[in-house]
Amino acid sequence: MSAVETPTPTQPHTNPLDADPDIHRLIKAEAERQEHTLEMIASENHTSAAVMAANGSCLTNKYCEGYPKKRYYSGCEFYDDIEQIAIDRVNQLFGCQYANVQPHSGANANLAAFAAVLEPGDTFLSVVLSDGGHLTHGSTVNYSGKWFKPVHYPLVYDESRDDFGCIDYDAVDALAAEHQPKLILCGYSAYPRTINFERFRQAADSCGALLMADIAHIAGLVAGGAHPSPFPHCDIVTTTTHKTLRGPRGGLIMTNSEDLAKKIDRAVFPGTQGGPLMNTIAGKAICFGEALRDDFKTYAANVVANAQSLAAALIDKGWELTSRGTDNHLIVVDFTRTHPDLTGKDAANWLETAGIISSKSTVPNDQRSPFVTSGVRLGTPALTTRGLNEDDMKTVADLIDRVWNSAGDEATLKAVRSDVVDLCKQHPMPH
Ligand code: DSN
Repeated sequence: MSAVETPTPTQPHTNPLDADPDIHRLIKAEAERQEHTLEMIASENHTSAAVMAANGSCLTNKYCEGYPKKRYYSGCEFYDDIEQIAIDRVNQLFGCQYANVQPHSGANANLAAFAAVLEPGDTFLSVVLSDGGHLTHGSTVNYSGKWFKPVHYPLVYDESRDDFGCIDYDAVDALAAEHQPKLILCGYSAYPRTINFERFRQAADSCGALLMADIAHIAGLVAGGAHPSPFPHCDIVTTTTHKTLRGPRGGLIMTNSEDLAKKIDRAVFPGTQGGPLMNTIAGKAICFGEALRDDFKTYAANVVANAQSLAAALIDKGWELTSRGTDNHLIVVDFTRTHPDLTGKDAANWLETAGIISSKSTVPNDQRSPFVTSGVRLGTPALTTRGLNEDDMKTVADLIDRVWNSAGDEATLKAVRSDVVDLCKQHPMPH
C-alpha cells in the first residue's frame, strides 16, 4: 500500500495577502487612509487587533446552521463554545436573559425582530425617518415599510420649548391611542439625545404594544454606563456590534422573555438567515469581553465628553445643532438657518477633501433630498478610540469651521488636510 502523498506546500508568504497583490495593495491603501484621516462617521469605529484576527481566522471555513448543541452539521464542538461564550457575555454586559448573536447586520437583526412578532400589514410606530430614523424603521424602499404599516412620530419642533429637537413623547402617546400599533420602535441613527425608555414603556402599555429598541448607535454607551439601559423597559432590543460597541460588523438581538427568545431564534434561523458567520461571532465574543472591562466605561464616558466638547466649540463658532447639543456620541449640524445655501453634500465632500470623514444628514423638516440634505452628522467614537480628548475636539472644531467657511476653497482644504495629518500622527491607530 503506498503512503498517502503529502500535498506540496504553497509558497511561503511574508504576508498571506501577498498571494493577491491587487487586493493587498488596496487593503494597504485603506489602512493608510484610516491612519491619516479623522474618522467622524458616527456609526464607525476602530476595532481591536484581536477582533480583526478572529474575524480573519479559520472559523470562516465552517457551516454551523442551528444553535449551540442543536446544529445541522458535524464538527461544531468548538463553535458551540464560541457562540455560548458570546451569548453569556451579552447577557452579562446588557443585563438581559436571552441573546441571539447570529444576525449578520443590524438590518438583518431588525428584519428578524419584526418577523418574530409582526404579521404582514401590522402597524408599528417609529420616528419620522428624516428626523433621525433608520432605513429599516419603515422606509418605503425597505421591507419594513413594504410589508408592515409604519406610523411615524415626530420630534418637538417648537423652538420655544426646552425639549426642542427631542422625541415628542406626547405625540407618541396620541399616535399609540389612535393607531393601536402592535409594536413601538425607539432607537435612532441621528438622534443626539438620551432616549427615555421608561416613557416609551408607558406609551406601549397604554395600547398593549410590544416595545422594541434599536440601540445600534448607542450600544457601547449603554454597555459602558454612559446611556440608560433599555432593559427592563423594552421587550426586544436590537443592535449592531461595530459602532460605539467597537466590535466586528454584525448584529445582535436581546430579550428577557423566553417566549420572544424562541420566536426570535426561529426568525433569525431558519426564518431570515442560513449559516451564521462564526468568525464574526468569535469577534463579537471578543468585543463583548472587551466591553465588560472597566476601561470600556472610561471609553464610553470619554466618547460623550468629546461629543459635548465638539458641540460646544461648534456652537461657539455660530453653527447650529439639532436639539442644540448632545447627550451621546453624535451631533447633527443643521445649516438651514445659519448657512441656508450650504448643503450637507458639499459640506461632507469638502471635509473629506480635507481628511475629515463625516456623513451628510437630513435634519428635522429638511426640504432637501437625502442625497443632498441640509446637515452633517459627526461622531466621536473612532476619534476617542485613537485617544483624542476634549481639548483635541476644540482643534477638530477649528478645522471643520475653517473648511466650511472656506466654501470649498482648494488652498484652505489643502492646508487643513496637512493639519489633519499632523493631528493623526499625534494619535496613531491603537494597534
Ligand atoms: N448606516 C448606519 C449609520 O450610519 O447610522 C446605520 O446602520
